[in-house]
Amino acid sequence: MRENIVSVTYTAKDITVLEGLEAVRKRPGMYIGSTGPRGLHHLVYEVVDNSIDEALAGYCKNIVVMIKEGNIIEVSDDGRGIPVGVIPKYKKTAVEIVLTVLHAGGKFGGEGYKVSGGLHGVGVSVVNALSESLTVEVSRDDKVYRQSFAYGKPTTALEEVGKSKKTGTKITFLPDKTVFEELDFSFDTIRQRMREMAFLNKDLKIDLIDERVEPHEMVEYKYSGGITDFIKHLNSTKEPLHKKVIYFESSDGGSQVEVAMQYNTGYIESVFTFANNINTHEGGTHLSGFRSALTRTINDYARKKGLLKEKEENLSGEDIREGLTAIISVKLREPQFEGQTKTKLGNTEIRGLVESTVGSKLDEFLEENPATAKLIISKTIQAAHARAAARKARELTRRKSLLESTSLPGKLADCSLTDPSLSEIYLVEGDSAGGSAKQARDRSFQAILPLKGKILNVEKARLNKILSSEEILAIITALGTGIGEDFDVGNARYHRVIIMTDADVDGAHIRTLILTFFYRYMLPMIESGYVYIAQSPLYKIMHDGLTKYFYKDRELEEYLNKLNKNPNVQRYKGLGEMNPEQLWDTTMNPEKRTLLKVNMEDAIVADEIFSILMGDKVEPRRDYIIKHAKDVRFLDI
Ligand code: 0RA
Repeated sequence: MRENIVSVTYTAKDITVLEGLEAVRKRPGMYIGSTGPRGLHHLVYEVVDNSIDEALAGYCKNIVVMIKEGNIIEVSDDGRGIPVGVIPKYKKTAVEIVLTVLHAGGKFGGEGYKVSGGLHGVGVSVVNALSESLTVEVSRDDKVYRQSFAYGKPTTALEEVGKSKKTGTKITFLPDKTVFEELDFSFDTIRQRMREMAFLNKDLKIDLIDERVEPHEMVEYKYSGGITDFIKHLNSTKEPLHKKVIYFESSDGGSQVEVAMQYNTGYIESVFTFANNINTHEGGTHLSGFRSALTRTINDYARKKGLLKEKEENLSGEDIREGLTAIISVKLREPQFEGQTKTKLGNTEIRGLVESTVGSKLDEFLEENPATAKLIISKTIQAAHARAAARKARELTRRKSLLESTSLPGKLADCSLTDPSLSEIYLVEGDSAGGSAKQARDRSFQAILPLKGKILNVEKARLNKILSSEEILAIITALGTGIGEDFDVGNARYHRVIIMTDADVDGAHIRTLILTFFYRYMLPMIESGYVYIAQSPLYKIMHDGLTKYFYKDRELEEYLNKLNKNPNVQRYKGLGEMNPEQLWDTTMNPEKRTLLKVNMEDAIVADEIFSILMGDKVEPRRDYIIKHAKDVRFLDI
């Protein structure tokens, strides 16, 4: 047996965190973030990440993920297989160590890129600890080995169970029902993630199969273009400004950089960054290297070609990124993840590598593709002009506010408290519901801003046009955050912004328009957890002197089934049908209401959904709505 891993120097210093898996079971949230749906899905990603590490090391080409009956997950790969030899120091097999010791997985890898931060990279042992049962099967050295566990503890030894010429690892697990709030894997959520992994790892094939439904649902992802294909996908709901996706790569001292980018005719910047396949939501050194190289190179080129005159100001970074879709993916040996959510890359050496790669290769591209270069430069110049116009419009609103004693919109019924952390504002669809809400509210901490019908679709307009919309100006001034370059979430006058629209198609549309505005222009409000959706009831029934409200069809059905009489059911079509007291009882009273917090689980998916729902192309929108017609959750990003 070839068991060289035994000699890996694994000193006491390395074993700083040989905590038992008991710690994981005691505080699962510490290791997987939460015990809700997010944490549950992290189990799958964690196991897949280990297979992807094998792919990064160059040994694995195929990964199959199955969701089996009863929400059992099976992940198999054709990598080298976890080593099966006994590690003398522990007198246990490497398989058992990897599955039962925290953070052990990466230690044996030695070569290759290992993830060592963020939520991922905690190791498969965490998945094992949080599983009612887990079985690992390793094919290696012409043999097949198997070992089983329950709640992280071995229930069998590692046994030889067969012969095979292949190599690889298969991990099958059933999450512990007593740990997770609900044991229900979402095919769509896992699918999005697997597609992203396939985009980020060129030529890696990932199959996802859902065996819980008949016929089984299956998708296969394999992209020979890697992140170039990712860009094509992201821009497929938009109109590209130029045909070819611009792509660069380079490597240096063990680090690898890949950049793919393409402009579209829209106004949104969609730049996504990854380090070792982890989405670095908070950016970091790779992003800042990219931004500074892009700004410098475009300005230099525009000057060199006389497209930007001597007396004209440099184009700003923001102008240059308008309508840009880009992916920056770096792979490095020891990534440092920083920031609040540990998704900000800290390695300083990467900044220089990205900057020099983008700088030299982008200039080369522009020189070789003058027609495309011209399109890009003229788009950024247009953006600069629009931004100047927007600045003027903003200055006007600012000056007005200096002159008038109060700059707040006339329609706003403000609250009396001034502490933002205690204050909330309802953005209400329509003047009549707005009127009821004003009567219903607790004026000490609840402000009401009625909005007239459909607000402007910000997906299709530049900031200067957006600032000419009365409804949007009212939102901006009421919130007090400013907009564009002046935006500061720290100035928010309310830490709860509650969108309250009718529970019908129009209401859903208005809600999406408002959410689009927050997503595109006030993202930090969402990231700070300040944006909510009010849940108003769909039905009211009265019987035996009781009044009950129902927020979902299913809840009403269940209640009526239990009740052996036929009470009078009132269906609410809009907020306007409720009197102020009912509105307070069902939707506004903090002691009784349910608010949905809008969170940005996945900016890439959100970007896609907003482009589909709000963009120019009709086809993708129709397909999306048909597919998700029954799924009301899709709007609550
Ligand atoms: C430790 C060392 C080696 C591979 C692995 C772990 C490994 C772990 C998992 C988990 C899922 N799939 C996996 N594939 C491999 C290196 C083995 C060697 O040097 O031969």
